[in-house]
Amino acid sequence: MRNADEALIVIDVQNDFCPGGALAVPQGDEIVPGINALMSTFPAVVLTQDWHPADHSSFASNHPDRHPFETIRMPYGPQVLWPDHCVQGSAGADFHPGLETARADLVIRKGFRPAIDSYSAFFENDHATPTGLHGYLQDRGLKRLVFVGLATDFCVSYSAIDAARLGHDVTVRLDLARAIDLEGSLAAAIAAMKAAGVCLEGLDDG
Ligand code: VGL
Ligand code: ZN
Repeated sequence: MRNADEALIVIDVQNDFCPGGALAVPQGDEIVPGINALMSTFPAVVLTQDWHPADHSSFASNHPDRHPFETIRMPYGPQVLWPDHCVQGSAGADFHPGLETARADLVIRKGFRPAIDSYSAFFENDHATPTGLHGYLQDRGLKRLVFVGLATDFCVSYSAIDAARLGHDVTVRLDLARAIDLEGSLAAAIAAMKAAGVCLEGLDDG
């Protein structure tokens, strides 16, 4: 068993990020059994859920002349445009059916404001608007955080880097995460996590 200040944070293990979903991450479903097994060893488990309104500004479909995977400028910085995904209340927004959600203490939803995306579990993409997760972890005295989930190069890395900046002790289990890998985004995310002091584990199945 782990120490009382350790939390497992499971990022966006939702149908739309798994094979067959609207923004499928290759092999995204492979990590589910390993995550379930890891959950039972942690004193605290948090799940995040990408949760967009249909008119969300990160959807290419809401920008007349744009296509999925193009990058546009938003008031808060660059934003990749995505296929419609994780629409509030849709089957694609549900957790993967194999994920043991009953074990979670907290489910935190993000990306619900139409005008701004939220990759990180801590802050929206303006890097300033909090989701409330930091306060929750502080109130429970949870400061050693292990991240797993989807996608390594977007929501997992943004969350891990924000957590490190907030002063948490942060590990990402790369064997229990999978990447979208858009134009070198995985290599960039790995470098950024290392630079932020994030501990990377499970690089080759370990
Ligand atoms: C994610 C792109 C758009 C993620 C969420 O969970 O990594 N990526 N929305
Ligand atoms: Zn999203």
